[in-house]
Amino acid sequence: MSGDNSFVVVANRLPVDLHTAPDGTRTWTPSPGGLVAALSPVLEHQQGCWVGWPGVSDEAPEPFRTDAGVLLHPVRLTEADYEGFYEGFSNASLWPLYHDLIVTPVYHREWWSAYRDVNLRFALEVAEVAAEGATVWVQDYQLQLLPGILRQMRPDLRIGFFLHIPFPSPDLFRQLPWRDEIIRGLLGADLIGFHLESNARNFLDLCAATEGLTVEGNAGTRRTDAHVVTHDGHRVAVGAFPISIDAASLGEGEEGGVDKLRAELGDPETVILGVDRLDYTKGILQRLLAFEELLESEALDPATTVLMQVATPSRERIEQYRVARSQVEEAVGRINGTFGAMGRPVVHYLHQSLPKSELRTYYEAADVMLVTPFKDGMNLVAKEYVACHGDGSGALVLSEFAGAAVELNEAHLCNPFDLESIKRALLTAVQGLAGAPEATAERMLAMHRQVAEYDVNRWADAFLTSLEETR
Ligand code: ADQ
Repeated sequence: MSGDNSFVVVANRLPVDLHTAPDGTRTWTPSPGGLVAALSPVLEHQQGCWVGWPGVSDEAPEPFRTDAGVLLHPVRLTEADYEGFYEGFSNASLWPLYHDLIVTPVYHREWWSAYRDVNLRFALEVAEVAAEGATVWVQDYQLQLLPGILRQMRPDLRIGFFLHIPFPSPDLFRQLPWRDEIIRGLLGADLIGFHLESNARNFLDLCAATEGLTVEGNAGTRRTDAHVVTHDGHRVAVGAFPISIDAASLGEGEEGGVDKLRAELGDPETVILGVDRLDYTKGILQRLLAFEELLESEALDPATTVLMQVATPSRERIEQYRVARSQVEEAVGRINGTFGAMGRPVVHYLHQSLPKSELRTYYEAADVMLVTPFKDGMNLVAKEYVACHGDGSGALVLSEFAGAAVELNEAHLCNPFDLESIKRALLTAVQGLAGAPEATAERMLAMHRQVAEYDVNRWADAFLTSLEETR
């Protein structure tokens, strides 16, 4: 069983959106995103294949090629698969466990069984499309069993795995009832990549404490000095590959857009911005509470300060996401009720997904960007903001617990579990804009250089080169 694709990317989602026209005709159009932008050149060059779920239950259109020649290969998931595999095991068991138990993970045998089934189904599809000796790059926590299953089916393949979320400490990971199966699944890969060396170390420590596995070397960045050797002699390279952004995907920005937006906001002196998926890991409520306390203590003036919060709807059928949303919306209402004026809210809140070009205008208009996750694999929003401030304007408040803090250490770092720490960082950032403009600009320019040099192409290149080296 083998196909003719020498390069295959596998991810939970296909990089396409389904559009239904008024007359009922349905078309699939490629959706732009960081991962798609990063992988497109390689996929196009090799006329590669992307295997994934098309985003709607019980639908699996025929495989089709994009204009650039990339083959999109849909995997069909039923509504029950979606509930057990995606909402259940991936997002109510693994997601909270890997984000250090910000909420309590729920473990259900039926969810695990759906996760196993769906991973097997993905493996069957990949085995069908991949050419002899092909390179297969598996993405993220939804597909951790895939490398192991695939290696058994197709030992000829070169398999890379990249985890987009943090990898927890061994003590936390060991809670997982199916920990051995997950470790075995991952170790089917030839290369396992994490964002940070600390994530890679957690994984290596876990392997070192697992019977039958030997660990050699230490985790490095964009290198694979570390290896795990399994009892049957399979060598798995392990390394850190910090992901980044494709600045071009943010577009050019509308001429005069920033002035227009600031005018719409009532020409405030200070615009503060938050942009996130509405997820309890992102610390949106905490940043609102910090802002509220600064207004209460009159450290910030509601007449001259505005906070914009854009939150993309996300995983809305999961209880903890519903709770997170209602807490955020209650806080927005309370702050505006207390500190706003008619026709002049102090918090502008959108629960919407925006086009990248509009997001760019928001980034450019913001004097201070607030990125305060309790835990985040990387956080691309922080890097997107920095990419839009190549002139040295603006300031970034960044959680120590975002992966991005390792590279963007010129940000105003804060501990999101400590309201005083968020308040201090926000106030220092606001005051620095007027009080220490040169130092503020230097910090932003240093971060901008980092993001410009280590962009998403460097990430994909580094990973794929390391994967080739395992051959
Ligand atoms: P996410 O948790 O989704 O990603 P993040 O890295 O910040 O978090 O990426 C979010 C992306 O969505 C950004 O590109 C941003 O522009 C976009 N976005 C957010 N809100 C939006 C809105 N309202 N409208 C339009 N676009 C919006 C996961 C991990 C991260 C890791 C990435 C990549 O949780 O830690 O950085 O994968 O590996």
